[in-house]
Amino acid sequence: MYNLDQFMAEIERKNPSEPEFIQAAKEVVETIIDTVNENPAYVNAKILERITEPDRVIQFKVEWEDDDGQVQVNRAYRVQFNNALGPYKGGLRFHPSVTLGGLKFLGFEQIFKNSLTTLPMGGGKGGSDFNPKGKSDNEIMRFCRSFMTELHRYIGPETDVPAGDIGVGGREIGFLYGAYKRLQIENTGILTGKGRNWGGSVIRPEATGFGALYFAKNMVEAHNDTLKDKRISVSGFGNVAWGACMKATQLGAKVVTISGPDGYILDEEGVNTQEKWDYMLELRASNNDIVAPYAEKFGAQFVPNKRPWEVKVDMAFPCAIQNELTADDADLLINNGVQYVVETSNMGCTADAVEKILAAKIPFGPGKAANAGGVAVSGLEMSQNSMKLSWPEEEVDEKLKHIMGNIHDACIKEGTEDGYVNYPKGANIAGFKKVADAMLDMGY
Ligand code: 2IT
Repeated sequence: MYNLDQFMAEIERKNPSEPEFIQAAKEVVETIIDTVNENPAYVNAKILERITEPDRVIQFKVEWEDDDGQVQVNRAYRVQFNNALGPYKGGLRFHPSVTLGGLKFLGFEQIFKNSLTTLPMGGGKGGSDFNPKGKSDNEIMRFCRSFMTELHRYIGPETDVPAGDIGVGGREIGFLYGAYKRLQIENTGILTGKGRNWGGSVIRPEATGFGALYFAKNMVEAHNDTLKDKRISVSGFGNVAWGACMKATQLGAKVVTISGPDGYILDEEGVNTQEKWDYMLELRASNNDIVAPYAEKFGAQFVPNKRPWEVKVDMAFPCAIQNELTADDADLLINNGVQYVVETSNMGCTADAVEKILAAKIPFGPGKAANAGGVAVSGLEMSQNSMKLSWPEEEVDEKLKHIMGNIHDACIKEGTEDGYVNYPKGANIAGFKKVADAMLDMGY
């Protein structure tokens, strides 16, 4: 039998200086420990020790030349966490905050998220402390080429299939794929999020945001409610926020905020036109990492150095980065009458924030369920690559909706307690069981 405190003390001992990994492990373990203890096969197989230890971690050096001819050195990793259900699958993050512990948290989350999609994908994550801010396209290309020179040895379409994450979008995937193709003389489904002309799936760029809104639609409908006319705050202004703004608008809701490291935009008209969505992409592509110019361009309000959670809304969608919504922010949202929180970034809410939201009995969609649409369409991209076919938009969108509906059903099934749906618990148990059962089947 496992004891939570003892188990977590051991995790902390083994993973010092990795607070985010410890936070993610605790969040999962505390919700699944009863399920594990009720099943002697899990306990005897030491399933918790095995599922919290990555299969392997690859660390490598990335040397590249900047536009001034100076040599630059970055550190990079690929965490291959668990491949019980399929090839390692998960994004690459290029951000100055990247550490091994951060990528271990993301790779760990990815195991359960990918399991929830029901597609055959294991969990992994990678990235580098490279900061894309202020870099030219050529600098990004040289960095990506050097990054792939190392990474190509460890990945493959049946081994490990990276994709984008923060700081890695279509442009970076293109450069990475180009480098891989040159090294291997092979066109293969080695990355997802590829361009449409060379193996990418329709809707992959939009999928994380679209999926979060499909999940949210299921959430509100399960509470006899509708998305129509809901007032929504979104954080971030990248790929995920962009998809969320588009789909929220299409489903009749109104997004009134987006944000960047410099502050947030309050747009009472709504982030609701093609021009505004296109401008978000332009802002992101500029590599300046600021959102303020949106206010000037569209006559909206810019609130410097603040997070959007002080704005009164019906629904909040953190779409930026881990731990971006704190306990104080949760208090603000709850006092302002928030009805739903849909965590669209990975571990976007601190543990204290989640505790407050759950205690207030506000439906809370955890990242590993709500944001699974991105990796789900990555899985569909892998299927299309294997078949050497590409599916039309309606087909991919239909499959995405179906997958998000299934994830929501799984949360209801495993997470309902006394009439309240504890979505994080439901997602963790449902995601865990499939992986754990596969691990039992395969031995050690
Ligand atoms: O966090 C995530 O799920 C992603 N960055 C997408 C991973 C993927 O392989 O598409």
